[in-house]
Amino acid sequence: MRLSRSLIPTLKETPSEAQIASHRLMLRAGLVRQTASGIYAWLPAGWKVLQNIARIVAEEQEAVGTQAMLMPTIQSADLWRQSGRYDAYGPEMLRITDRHQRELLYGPTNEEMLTDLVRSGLKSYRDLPQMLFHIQWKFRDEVRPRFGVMRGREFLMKDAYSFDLDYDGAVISYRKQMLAYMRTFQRLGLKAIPMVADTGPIGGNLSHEFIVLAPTGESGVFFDAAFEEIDWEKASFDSESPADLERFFQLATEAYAATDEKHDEAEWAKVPADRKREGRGIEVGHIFYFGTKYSEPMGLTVSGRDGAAVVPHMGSYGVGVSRLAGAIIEASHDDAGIIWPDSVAPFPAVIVNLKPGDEACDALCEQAYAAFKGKALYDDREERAGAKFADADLMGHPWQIVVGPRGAKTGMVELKRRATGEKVELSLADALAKIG
Ligand code: P5A
Repeated sequence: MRLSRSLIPTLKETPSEAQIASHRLMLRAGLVRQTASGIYAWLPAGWKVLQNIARIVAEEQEAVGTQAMLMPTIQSADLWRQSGRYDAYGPEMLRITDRHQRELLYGPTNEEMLTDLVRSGLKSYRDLPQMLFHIQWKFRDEVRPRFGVMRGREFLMKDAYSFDLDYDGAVISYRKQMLAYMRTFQRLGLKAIPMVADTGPIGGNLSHEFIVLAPTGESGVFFDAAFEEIDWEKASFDSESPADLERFFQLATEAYAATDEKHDEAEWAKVPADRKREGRGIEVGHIFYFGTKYSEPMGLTVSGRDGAAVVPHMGSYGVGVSRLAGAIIEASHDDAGIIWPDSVAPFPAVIVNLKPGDEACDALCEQAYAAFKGKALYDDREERAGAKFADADLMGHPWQIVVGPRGAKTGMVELKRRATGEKVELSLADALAKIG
C-alpha cells in the first residue's frame, strides 16, 4: 500500500476519550474509528490486523479438528424461547422487529442456533463427536462499552461448539479446545493463562477463562509464575490422543490460577511464595462445558448404541477476536507506539522514502516495494523525515526500511527492527533476505 493513497489516518494528538494505551494507539495509528457508541469501523490497516488474528484462530481450530462454518448475525426470537433464554437474557440483547412484526434479535452468541441446525443432521451415536466454529460479529448492548474494541457492543467472536455422546467425550472436546487456545495465544505473541471461572449466562459447571496479563485489565488474577515458562507449540501434544490431552490438561491447569471471583485461599497457600503472582488481566477467551443445558430443552437427541435416544453433551468455546487486537497492543507497545508481533502486523515492513522526488531514492523504494508484491507499506508522502519516523514507530511495523539519498546512490538502506530499535546499514537485497 502506498501511504499517500491509503486511508490510514494517524493522529499526533492523544484522543481525549481514550483511557487505556491500546485504545489510544488504535485511534492514533489509524486502525479503527468509532461510528456509534461501542461500534467500530476497521480501517484498512486495522482490518488487516483483524484478519491476521482471525486466520490464526481459525488455523488452530482446524488443527484440532473443528469444522469452519458461518452462521448469520440475525436470529429468530422463537429459537431462544425454546431454550428459555429469550426472557432470561435481559437488556443486553438487541431485539429487533421486522416489517411483519416478527421478533428477531442480533445474536450475542449461537448456542441455540447451532443446536437447532444440527438437530436434523445428527441422527446416531456414529455421527458424534462433532466440533464446529464460526467467526462472526456479535452484538451485546453493554451498559458501559469502554476501552475501544476491548468492550464493544458489536464485536467479532470465534465461537465453537462441541457435541458428544457423553460426559467423557465432552471432556476430550473441552481439552482439544483448550489446547487449540494455548497454541493460538502463543502464535499471537501472548502469554494467556487459563483460569477456573464462573459460567455466567452461558451456564454449565466446567469453565475456564483465558487471561492476558495487563495492568488495565478488568479481571483481578492470581497465578503461579511457573506457568509463564511453558512453550505450548514445542510441547508436542497430539490432539487425537486422549492420553496426550490428559497430560496437556494437567500441565495447563496444575499451576493454580484463578480470577478473583474464584480465588481460593487454601489452594493459593500451596503455591510457593516466590512463584506467587497477582495482577490484572484481560479475558481474551472463555470456554464452557454445559452438558445437556441446550440439547435437552431443544429436543436434540441421537440414537445410542443400544438404539435408545441419547441427549448429546455440549460445550461452547469463545475467543474475542476483535478484543485480541486491543489485548495484543496492551501487551506489546512502548512510548512511541505499537510493537506488532510479526504474526499479526498489518504490514511486515514499512519502506520510508526520506526524499520523494530524488531519482535514486524513488527507484530504490519502488524496487523494495515491488519485492513485497504490494504487501509492504510504502511511505511515499511529501513529509518531514521526523514525521515519517514517528509514524513508522507509532504504527509498529516489525521492520522499517529507510531509504535516504546518500545510501540510495549505492543501493544501501537502513534496516530497523521496531521491537529492539536495532539498526543496520546494508544492501536492499540483504535487507529483504533478513526480513525473509
Ligand atoms: C462461548 C462461545 C460465550 O459467549 N458462547 C459462545 C460462549 N462466551 S463469552 O465469554 O461471553 O464471550 C466469549 C469471548 O468474547 C469476548 N467478548 C467481548 N469482546 C469485545 N467486546 C465485548 N463486549 C465482549 N464480550 C465478550 C471475550 O474475549 C470473551 O472471552
